Amino acid sequence: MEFETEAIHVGDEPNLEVGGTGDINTPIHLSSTFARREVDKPTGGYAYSRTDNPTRHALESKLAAIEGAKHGIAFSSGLAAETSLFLALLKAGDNIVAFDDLYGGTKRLLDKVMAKFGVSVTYVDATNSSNVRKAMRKNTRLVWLETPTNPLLKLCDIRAISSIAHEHGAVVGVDNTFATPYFQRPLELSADVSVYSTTKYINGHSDSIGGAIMLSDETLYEKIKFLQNAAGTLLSAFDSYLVMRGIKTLPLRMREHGLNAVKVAEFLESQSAVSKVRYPGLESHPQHELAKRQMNGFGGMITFEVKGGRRAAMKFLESLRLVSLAEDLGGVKSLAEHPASMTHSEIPRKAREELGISEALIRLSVGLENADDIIMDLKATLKAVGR
Ligand code: P1T
Repeated sequence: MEFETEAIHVGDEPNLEVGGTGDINTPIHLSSTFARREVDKPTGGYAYSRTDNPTRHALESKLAAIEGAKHGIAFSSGLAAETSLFLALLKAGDNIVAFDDLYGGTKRLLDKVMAKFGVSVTYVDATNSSNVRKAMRKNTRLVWLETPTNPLLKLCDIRAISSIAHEHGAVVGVDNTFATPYFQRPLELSADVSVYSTTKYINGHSDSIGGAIMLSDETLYEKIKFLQNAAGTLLSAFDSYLVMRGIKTLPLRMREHGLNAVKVAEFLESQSAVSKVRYPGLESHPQHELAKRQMNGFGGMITFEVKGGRRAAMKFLESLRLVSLAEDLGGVKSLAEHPASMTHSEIPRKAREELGISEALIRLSVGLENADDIIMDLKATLKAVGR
């Protein structure tokens, strides 16, 4: 089956067997527990909803299908998914080699939580795969990538880096939140694990916090499932239903996000008051060729700088009318934010600036409104702030 069909049907097959009700959508199973006839065997296959729940199970089969993976696991947030992977895989003394541009919350988890458990992190500019090779150590167990990255939209070559990591016996995890499996399939590019904040495009409506891991390796799957049950990092049945509903339109939404983002990025590039427009779909993006090779589309995220530094950026963000000033991304409504003060504020200023997260940087999540209306808002705002 093709992506669109799997997104709609897998996990949502009507049960027309005796006793089945033929629901066209998998219902929300709100039971915390499940009665059984025999002590040592769950009668209907389920025991307790922390361990497994029919709605979550249905979502997990849909997640696996859209990734082309054997398994999907749904978590209470993107960070819960990451935490579960790290705790399942790593122990004190292990090392992670990670892309130096990552979501601020992921850096906080690595630097302020995992570090307490004796796990070290080596950050590298993974746009150049040889930096990953140079950083690999005997105790490197995980290579952790985002591509495109949050917020600078840098790319890395998943296939080349996976080959380096595997030579060293390390697992490759890719946070594929920005691209989604519709535009990029990390497992097909030899990575071991795809990780998502489903809060973003996968759910797509800014009304659920969730996360997901998709993978095909049985041993690692068992370890993560064990950890999820032991630590309780699961997604609720209600949110599982919402995410299933979101996935049904993921291909349509991603296509439109991409079309809108190209128009908005080209508009921004044409403005003299704007500089450093970053969007993997623009020819000016330093890794446009890699984007074309590795991705089937470029997504809906853009960053740019407004001339006039921090003051101009603040004024711009606070003057937008249609586009909301808010953290988060990937929903139907366009959102803009200031990474230095919001999503990446916990990274020390010096480190932020070295990376390129300047005080003038604005991140835009291009929504599904008519592109002309989004552009009109940006144009009017640039004018209102005197730029
Ligand atoms: O918010 P949560 O569902 O826990 O997901 C964390 C996360 C993981 N990975 C990436 C690439 C992310 O962008 C995020 C969350 N990011 C935002 C909230 C944001 O505005 O960037």
